[in-house]
Amino acid sequence: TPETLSPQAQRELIEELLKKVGMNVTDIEEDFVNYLYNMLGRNLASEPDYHYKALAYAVRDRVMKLWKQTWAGYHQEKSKKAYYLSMEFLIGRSLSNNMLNLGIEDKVDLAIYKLGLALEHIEDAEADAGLGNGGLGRLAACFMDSCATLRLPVMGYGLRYEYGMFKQLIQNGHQIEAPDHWLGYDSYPWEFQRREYTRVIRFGGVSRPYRDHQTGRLTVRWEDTEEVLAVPYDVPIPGYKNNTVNTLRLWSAQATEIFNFSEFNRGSYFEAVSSKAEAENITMVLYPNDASENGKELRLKQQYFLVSASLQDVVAQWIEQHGHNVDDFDTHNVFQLNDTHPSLAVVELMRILIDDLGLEWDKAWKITSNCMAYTNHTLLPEALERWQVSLFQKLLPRLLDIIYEINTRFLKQVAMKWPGDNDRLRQMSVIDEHQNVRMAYLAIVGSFSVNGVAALHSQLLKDGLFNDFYQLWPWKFNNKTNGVTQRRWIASSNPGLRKLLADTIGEGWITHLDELTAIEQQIDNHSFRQAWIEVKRNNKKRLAQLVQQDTGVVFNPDSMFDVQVKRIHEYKRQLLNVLHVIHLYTRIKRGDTANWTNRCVLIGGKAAPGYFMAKTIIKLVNNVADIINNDPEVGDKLKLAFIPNYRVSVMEIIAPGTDLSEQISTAGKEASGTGNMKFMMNGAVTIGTLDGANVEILEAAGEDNFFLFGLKTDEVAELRHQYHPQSYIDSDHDLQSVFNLLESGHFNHFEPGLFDDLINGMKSPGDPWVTLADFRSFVDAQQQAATAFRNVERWTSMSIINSARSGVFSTDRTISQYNEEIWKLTPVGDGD
Ligand code: B1H
Repeated sequence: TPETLSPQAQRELIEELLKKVGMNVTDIEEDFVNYLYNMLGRNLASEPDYHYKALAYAVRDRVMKLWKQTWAGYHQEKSKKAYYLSMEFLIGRSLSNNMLNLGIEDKVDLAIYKLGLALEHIEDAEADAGLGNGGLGRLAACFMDSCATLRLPVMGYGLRYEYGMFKQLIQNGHQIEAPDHWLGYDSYPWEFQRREYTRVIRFGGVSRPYRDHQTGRLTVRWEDTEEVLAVPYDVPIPGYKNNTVNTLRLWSAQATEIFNFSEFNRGSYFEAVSSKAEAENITMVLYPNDASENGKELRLKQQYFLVSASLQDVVAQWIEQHGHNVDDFDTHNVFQLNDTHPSLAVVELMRILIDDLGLEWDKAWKITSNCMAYTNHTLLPEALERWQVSLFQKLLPRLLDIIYEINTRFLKQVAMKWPGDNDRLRQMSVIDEHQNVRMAYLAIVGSFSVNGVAALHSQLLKDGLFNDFYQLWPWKFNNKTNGVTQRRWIASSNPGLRKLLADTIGEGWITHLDELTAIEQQIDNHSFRQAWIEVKRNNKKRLAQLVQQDTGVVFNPDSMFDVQVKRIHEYKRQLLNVLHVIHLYTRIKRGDTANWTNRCVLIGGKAAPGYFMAKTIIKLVNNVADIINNDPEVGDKLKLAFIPNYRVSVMEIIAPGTDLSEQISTAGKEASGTGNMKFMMNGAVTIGTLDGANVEILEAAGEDNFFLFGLKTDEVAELRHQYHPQSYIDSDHDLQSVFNLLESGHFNHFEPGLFDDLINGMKSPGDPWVTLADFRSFVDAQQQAATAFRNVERWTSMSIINSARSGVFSTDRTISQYNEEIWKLTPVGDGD
């Protein structure tokens, strides 16, 4: 083996082998060495960070030509284009993904090996681009990958936050937030500043009516505004081996020079500098709330900044290509709004068409409402955005005028449909009784398409939250079940599985995930099954290593790896998971361990910094873990670890190493979930409620290959009227034992009262998440999972089947549906 040779001899051997197979890696090697030595001024003995930078530049060079060609192709064809507007793009790392999609991994791997370096270490030096909170942001990133792979002319528009999702540290079991300066102190190799496309964004001032003396037309001018520059940074998004490179354009705020200049001239040096800082604050930091809005002024500024810069950009490109005639604008452009965060796009496009291009209202409205499409991601009332009219008045007075006009005209339509129905008018008004703008209603009124993100969720939107609007415009409503990209979530993150699949069914699944069904034919093939087990085992070892490194807890790869990673939120019910762990602990303590299945429970996720209950849940997990892991009576029977700083690059190790995927939200609360899909693809079996996309996962996997438990959506709604949590405790010995332990302070000896709020929450008849109502059925389902796991043959079959039937959860399918039913774009180029 090469490892026994000297480094020099190794390199010579590799050189010889490469010559034999006719592979030339010298170009990559030369570029890498050139960047490392000449641009970075480092050498092969330097830190991996420099190797990463040098390699990133070498790889990046290989996208530039294709990127230019793709851009030119889109322009030339004057084809219809789509724009994905999103406050979040949770990209994670890019090096290995880009190498995969460019088809140069093997080449790079060899070149790096030849130089005596290890590609894994280099890849590990890349910081995650954490420009998102969770599912919604990661979905946007997966969508970008699928759009490029399907050769669709789609551009992403987002914000270039200086600080992404905070870094989570765990100190004494508590979450501590640290800033995430992901860009590093020099540069991010995957972005290109495009100063020439800078746009000017206006805030404040007043909106003044004004008569044009030449035409006699009454117009409005938005005047005395403060201005901020939006400078774009473009990130290339290569499709999978298809010569397509799409663009993600991220806007960064910069103070205008004129603006500062005038302040300087007035002699106010301090004000000038601090107003510069204020302007640049707009893109300073990602708001770390998942599924709850905060109503902060700066957040509204961020939203308008994104929307205005992006729309100005698209309209400028239009004018450059087609002149000032916008008659066909809506047949050539479509905007997908990622939740209501960019829903001001509706208003901003109206403003541009009317104020800047001189269109009449009706024509502007026809164009606008024909090119906006809105995706809803949540039913939780606390996440529905509302902005005070007074805030609009102050920050965006001209937009407020337009919102009022949109609402007036809309309410006339409502009055026509339901004459005399004043309740309807009140319920549906874009402005509510408390003078708030309901952003979701604005988005629905201004869009031709409204979709949810899983079948159940889309149905609930029609039946509940948006029922009035559904009655008015049934044709607008549709479903687009989420997905994840198998390029990142199998091919790149699970090399063991990728190789086994390649050897068994080829690599067609990398672009056609449905082809995975072919592995089901191997389900009785002994050597395939052994290989499957081996792959999972290696992935569990890799995960165990990570857990030990980050938490000190030792996971035994023979145990069942039971994992729940996602944002910490009461509706996701990490608490239910903890109750189960405590239950297992009480069983061990009372010696009830016949036919025991050893289990390693892993929990991870960030809590919004202001979300007290979520932070307490983290502390509880850590305290329970401390007791269990240090009890010699427990040993390998049960382990619990909280993995700190859960993020994209960590999920890349977790998903492949998981046996049991916990998807246990209260039915009707999780819009879709996407982690559930990553786990399924990688051969984990789900224990879950009938919620979000779990419903479709169950349908695909079959009920024998899924551990279903819990109340259904309508049962939860029904129960909430007369919920008596105490009765579940009284009638269930196991639950009683769990609560006795919790309430005795067993997990907070030196911190009395610490968990009272959590305990009282679960015992309160008003508990919206009805955690105790699902305890018994959860414990039973967990027992079934444990029993199934002890039967290696049964478990292996379940694992294979889950993976085999996960094809529908590719974002390639999701995006094809967005395109066929909403965007209607034609793929560009032939892929060669
Ligand atoms: C989802 C959000 C979200 N739904 C507000 N809503 C945010 C709301 O910064 N904010 O203010 C940020 C994020 N995120 C998630 O979207 C759903 O909870 C998941 O169920 C779903 O899978 C995911 C993608 O559709």
